[in-house]
Amino acid sequence: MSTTPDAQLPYYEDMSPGTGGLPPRAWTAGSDAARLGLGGDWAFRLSPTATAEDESFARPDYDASGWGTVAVPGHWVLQGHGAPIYTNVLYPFPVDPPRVPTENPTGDHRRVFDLPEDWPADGGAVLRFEGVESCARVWLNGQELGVFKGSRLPHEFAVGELLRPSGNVLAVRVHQWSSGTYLEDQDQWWLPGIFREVTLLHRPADAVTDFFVHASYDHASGEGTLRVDAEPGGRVTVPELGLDLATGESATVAVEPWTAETPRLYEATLATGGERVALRVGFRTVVVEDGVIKVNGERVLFRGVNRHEFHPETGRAVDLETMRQDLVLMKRHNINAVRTSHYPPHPAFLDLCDELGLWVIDECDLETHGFVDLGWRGNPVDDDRWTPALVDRARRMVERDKNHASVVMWSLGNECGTGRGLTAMADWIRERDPSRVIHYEGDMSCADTDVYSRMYAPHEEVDQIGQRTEAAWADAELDAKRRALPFILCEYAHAMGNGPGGLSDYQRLFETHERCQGGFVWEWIDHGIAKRTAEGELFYGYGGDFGEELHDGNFVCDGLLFPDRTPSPGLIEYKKVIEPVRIEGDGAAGTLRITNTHDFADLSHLTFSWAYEAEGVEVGGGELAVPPLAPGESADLKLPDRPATGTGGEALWTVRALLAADTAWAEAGHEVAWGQIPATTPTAPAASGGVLAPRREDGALVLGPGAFDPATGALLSLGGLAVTGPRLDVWRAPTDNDNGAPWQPDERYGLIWRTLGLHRLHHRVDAVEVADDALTVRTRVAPAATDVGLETVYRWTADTDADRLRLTVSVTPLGEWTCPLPRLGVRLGVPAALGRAEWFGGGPGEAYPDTHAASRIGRWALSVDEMQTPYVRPQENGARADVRWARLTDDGGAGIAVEGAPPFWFTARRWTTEQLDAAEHTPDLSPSADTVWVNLDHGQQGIGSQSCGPGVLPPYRLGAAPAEFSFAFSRI
Ligand code: IPT
Repeated sequence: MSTTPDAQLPYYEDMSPGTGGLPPRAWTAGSDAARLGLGGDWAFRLSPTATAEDESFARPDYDASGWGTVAVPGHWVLQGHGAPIYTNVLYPFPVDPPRVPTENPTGDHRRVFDLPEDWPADGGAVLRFEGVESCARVWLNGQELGVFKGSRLPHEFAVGELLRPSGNVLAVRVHQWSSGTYLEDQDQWWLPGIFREVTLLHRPADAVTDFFVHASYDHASGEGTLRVDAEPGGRVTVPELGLDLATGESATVAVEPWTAETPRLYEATLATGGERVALRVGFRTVVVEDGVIKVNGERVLFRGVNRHEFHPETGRAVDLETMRQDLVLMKRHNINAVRTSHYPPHPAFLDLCDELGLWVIDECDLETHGFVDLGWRGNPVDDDRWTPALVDRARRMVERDKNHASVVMWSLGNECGTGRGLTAMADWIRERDPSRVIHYEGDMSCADTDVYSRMYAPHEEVDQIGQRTEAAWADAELDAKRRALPFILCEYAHAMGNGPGGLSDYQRLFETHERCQGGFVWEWIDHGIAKRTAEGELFYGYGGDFGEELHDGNFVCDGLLFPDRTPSPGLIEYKKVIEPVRIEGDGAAGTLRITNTHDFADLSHLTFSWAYEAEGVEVGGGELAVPPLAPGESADLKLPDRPATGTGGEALWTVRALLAADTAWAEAGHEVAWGQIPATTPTAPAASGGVLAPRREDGALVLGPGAFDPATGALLSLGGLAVTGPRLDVWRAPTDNDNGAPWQPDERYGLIWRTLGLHRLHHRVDAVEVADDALTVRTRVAPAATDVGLETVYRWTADTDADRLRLTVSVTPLGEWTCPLPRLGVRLGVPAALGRAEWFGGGPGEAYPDTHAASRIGRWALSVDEMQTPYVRPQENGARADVRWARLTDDGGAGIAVEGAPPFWFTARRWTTEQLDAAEHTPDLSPSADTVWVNLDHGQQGIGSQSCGPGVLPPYRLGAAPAEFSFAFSRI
């Protein structure tokens, strides 16, 4: 608690939300009133403290010719003035609310503008700021307008009297730190600046100040009811519905409802005496009924993501194109919901959500997470002096965003502990807008909320919650109240680095329990900031790369998209796991079952195709007639007649659901869902007639195409091609999920493995046995300083009638193994010229035991370079699952082939695992001039999402257990 009375604090430190501004109101993309965007280059001066410079810069005659410039919207720290800071929970300064440090970077901004010639002479004008971090003081033509806080919320000032036809001087002083900072401790970069638009709005006499569109839908009658409240009053027309109403008046007519799957909007106009505002009305009703969230009478399943606003060059200044790109990518990946973590997004984003169809949790700009380690002492959320600032934030969000059909929940904020301030916010919201669900995750009592929400709850707990039998938390009454509520995971499946694992297992729970209405993956995009090496190579920086005193490393890179918005394997996996059509079948019986798992849409918008593939080569295909199933319905169909394959080999049916027509987010033919059905069972590589005996030749041991070192039994060459290995390998460059979170020490396998020494194994050769039918190499593989190990026997044979060299590896754990293995297989090196990979098995992207859903059996070809997944912090990546055979060749097609029984995990890269492990950023990896390193794995440890969440589920753990696996190598 501060000992200084508020009255004595400067405006940027007092607890007030601001002074001099207008009340909040509805946002609109456009009206017929004039507006002038004030973006562009502004004169800029940075001072190290809040008061280093006097305020004379605000005077119209001030000479700012010696200043620098910044682009508005933008953050000065991304434009060469100062530097960004990344902390997750920590405040980057001493916690003494509401005081902030003396070192308070302060950006003075100045913009001179003329009014356009046709700017109306009548009426007033409003100066609008969509977002400034964290506190702004504003002057126009030397006159102070006021002060505001609340970084991702709009603020307006009346300026009509002050405007001149030309030479207007707008001066804005922005402080990086303010009392508002205590309310904005989100896990993201600290990025001060005027990062959203500044606009001058003409306000004619009788202009619309505020309006509230109430558009509900009654699923029983199929009718929508529309009422628009506006200040001042006027008329509302909806030509398509033949409606012409007075504001405040209701009309009920037959309509098509709005849903995220069918985002039907009606164009409408609100006209008052002075202004015409274009509206887009979506009719829908959201209720909590029978313990479930229902929209238009139906339970909905959120297949969601958490979206921060982020661009690798411009930070939270995100343009319209990028916003649309985000949503188009979401829709193309079957995502139907966004939580705007952890603040209201740019207002235009919600227009796009209305248009493209997404359910939105609109979250208030409030987080006080840094108080958690103080036992929540001094938490503003539980201190009445802060309540006006909290309620101001709730009002600014609700008033701005209340007219969006897409917004179905208001979220009070994120990670603020508990307190009376939250109750005051919820009370205010409920009173103003009872038509939506109130969300907040941080209070298990759900005192203020309509939904029980959690983050990162493990699968087992979600299963209990689904049965409404979760552990007691408080007294019986509160527990009963909570158990009656619907449930969502507002954050789950931490997408940091390689992962998240376990998505399918969550999805099964959401599909099993009515109460579990889905979740929101954490998070949409990696917040890596674009940087260049001295040589000009682009890479992405994270915490610690900008000279921060405190930082949280690469915890800021935990998205489904890479910083450049390329989908990561996690997004491809998520798309498959949440696909809204399920395709299953039984190849032997020739049957196919299609299930529509949409909540609202039937299947008439999709076409279905089938293909029959023999060893990954399509030998038959066509269209498949599927009835336009209603949501929840299934159809049992017959698979087409099996084509005469011609090529033999393992065969599969692939059935795909494709968009029948272009949509706003993808073209006709876009794949929405797919399934594969085995038509035959995989067979082991054919055994040959007989085996060759090893022989000595020129000091080497020769067996078929292989030459071995007689002392160590190591393979030296295959058909004349120099190779290194293969020998046992259990190490992988720990993923962020392997490294885990400090609060879950038992399963921080990245550390446990390293402590055990799995990255520095010794391979002792105990025997090289030459027999008539085989070469057997007996070894004991173990780390120094411990007695655990892996007895490893390599048995080499060669066929008489084929140029194959066969290897069977038998592994027996020795001693007490208390942790799973990272991987189990062999590593070999082949010449660097073998840069092209082709394989028959899972692809085209990487997969691990619990990130395996999107891996599709086929014949795939990629270069070794293309097989790498460029995680912002390098780590294990790039394994292909279920590989039956793989080939690595040079540009002329010569190289090496491997077949495996059973199918194996195939990884190839131009650096070693040790180099991958040591790298901190992508430019740290330099390709070897000599070698492509290949891992052929019998097993891989799953991925989990323990960087913030549950670890690897039992079925996906790679326990140390006896194992045997085989490969056949040949030259091509
Ligand atoms: C949770 C935060 O809400 C989110 O902002 C982000 O930090 C995420 O974790 C991890 O990346 S809070 C955590 C204590 C579960």
